[in-house]
Amino acid sequence: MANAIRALAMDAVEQAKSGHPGLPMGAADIATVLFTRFLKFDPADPAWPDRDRFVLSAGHGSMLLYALLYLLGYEKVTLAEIKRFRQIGSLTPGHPEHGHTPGVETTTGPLGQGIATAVGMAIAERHLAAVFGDVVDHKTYVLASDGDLMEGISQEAIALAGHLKLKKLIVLFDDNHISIDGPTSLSDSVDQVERFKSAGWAASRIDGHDPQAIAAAIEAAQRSDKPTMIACRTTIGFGAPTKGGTEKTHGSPLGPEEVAGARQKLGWTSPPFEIPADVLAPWRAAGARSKASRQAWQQRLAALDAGKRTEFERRLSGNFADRLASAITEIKQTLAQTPKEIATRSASEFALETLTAALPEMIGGSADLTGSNNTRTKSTKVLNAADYSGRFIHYGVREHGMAAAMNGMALHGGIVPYSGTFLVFADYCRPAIRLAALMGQRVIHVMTHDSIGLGEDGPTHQPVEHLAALRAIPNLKVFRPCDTVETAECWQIALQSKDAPSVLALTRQNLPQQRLAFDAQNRCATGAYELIAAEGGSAAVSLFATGSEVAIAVEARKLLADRKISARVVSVPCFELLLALPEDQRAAIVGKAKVNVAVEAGIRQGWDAIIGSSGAFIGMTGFGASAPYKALYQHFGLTAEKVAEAALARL
Ligand SMILES: Cc1ncc(C[n+]2csc(CCOP(=O)(O)OP(=O)(O)O)c2C)c(N)n1
Ligand SMILES: [Mg+2]
Repeated sequence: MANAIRALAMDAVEQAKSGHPGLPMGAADIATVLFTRFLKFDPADPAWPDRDRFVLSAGHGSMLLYALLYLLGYEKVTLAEIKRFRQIGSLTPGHPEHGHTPGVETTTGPLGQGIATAVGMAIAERHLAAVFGDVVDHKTYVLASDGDLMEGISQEAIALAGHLKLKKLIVLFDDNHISIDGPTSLSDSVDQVERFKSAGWAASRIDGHDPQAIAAAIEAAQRSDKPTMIACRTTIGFGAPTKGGTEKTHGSPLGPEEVAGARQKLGWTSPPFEIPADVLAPWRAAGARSKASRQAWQQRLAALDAGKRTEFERRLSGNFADRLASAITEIKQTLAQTPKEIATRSASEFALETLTAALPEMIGGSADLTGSNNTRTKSTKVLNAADYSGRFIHYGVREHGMAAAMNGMALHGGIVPYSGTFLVFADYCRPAIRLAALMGQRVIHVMTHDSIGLGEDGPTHQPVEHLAALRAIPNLKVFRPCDTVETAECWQIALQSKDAPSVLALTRQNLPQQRLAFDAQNRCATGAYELIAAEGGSAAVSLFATGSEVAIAVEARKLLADRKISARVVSVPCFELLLALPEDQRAAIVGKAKVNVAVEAGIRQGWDAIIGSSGAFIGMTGFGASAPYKALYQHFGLTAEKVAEAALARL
């Protein structure tokens, strides 16, 4: 049965003239034991909520997964799709893509992401089991390679999983001592078993080609009260007569001679892409193995108290539009009655108090900046190993691991993760944010201290290029609200964005509330809107700003009015939403003033799409400095006077 995986991997890579045969051939025995004896899943319903999750962290070994999906009987993953490995529009792309191929739990390829995402899935399982009982009871398995464990993110993930005692997380390490450059001894001397043990895991070493040993290790892992790592010693490209055990099998076709040799060595006599009936039959039987478990689960679900069942199903559906709408109305009414001059991080906290009370699926957190990010509310007690029903995770100083775990929680379903760090550390989360965007997952990053406005901590902590860099990621919404009301509206949009991640860039410094009257409409929904119209209707100048600089634009408008120049102020809380509008609507918001001026405490990149290349931009051209924030705004010329001067100069 394992040789069927090896043959399909060799043949598909040969046909595509590209791909990675080494991992599927080496890990075939591990996968065969896991999928035919342990993994709980149903090819007829790939999204069955209580299935075990399997994460192929080493995404380059995608043919392992595709071979399994075909052999087990996932209807859409046909032999024809295997033959179209790596071709345009096929269900078998180079690396596994979630949402593209049924049965692929998460997109992998950037090493380390899979194992870290799996930690989030395992957290989600523990949390939902704590809340809903035995309708949630599954394991999360990971196949990880040397490269996965070399990546820094794996350390964050392992440490977090060990600390949270995620006993249903089981990592199978494809311990083949080979990476692209050659033997791992070229660059690594870590004892992975000791490393995992020191992080609170159970860990052992086995022969990854011995089915009995693999089964015994997985059985032990299932009984463990800690997460488990099984280092499975394997031979990369197992079966390839001259290239097996070497990096030559990692990422290129074996070539016809080597493939013929491997067929002979493995005793595999079938022609390419043919699986003999007596091998396919037991694979298909394995695919049907969990039908009874699924039925038993359906019975448990039916037996659940009606209220609880409805709530469980609602959470899994990811829908909460009504609850959200009334929570936002409540927040905006309060703000209209008692306006607040507070930092947008505090405005976010104010909104979160109501939102987290209304939406129990929200699980918050922070990478050790809870008091600075303001992400903890009265409704969110701590989630830890003693109480998985909590809703606030102290991620520790682990931004990358946090962002990947958030992806895992969102992918698992039933949870809307949000979390916090400083905006400048978006760089420490970026690969995971990018994957969230690629996968279309609703994760919400609260990123505070969003400019030189954070003040004294200086240029190491002051984001300058980060807004532009985040805006460069497709399908990511980057919000920079200017006051309490916009902050609530941006939260609403982020929560409604079921197929996209969001970043909320929030200030440390206080800002005046610009929107004083209650307005039921979410004005941020168009990405930008006229906050203050020009006196007398037609504007000579359009002033564009985001976040903390909106107040500066408002000030500049007054200075221009003193000079009898009419200006309007356009707040731009979200570029992506503005740029997604139909052309005429966007043009109406941007307006036709003679002069456009934008002000933002960041670099210009991206702004030309709104103000045109002839527009004036007041912002940053280099790094910030350490000083009280008001002095910094003066020093870098981010002032109403400079904005007004720029407009006058252009006029
Ligand atoms: C973050 C990241 N860096 C680099 C790569 C390119 N890459 C793909 S596989 C690999 C290492 C291969 O070694 P290993 O992980 O042990 O896999 P094996 O060759 O054993 O299948 C590298 C460097 C990647 N996919 N992700
Ligand atoms: Mg390796």
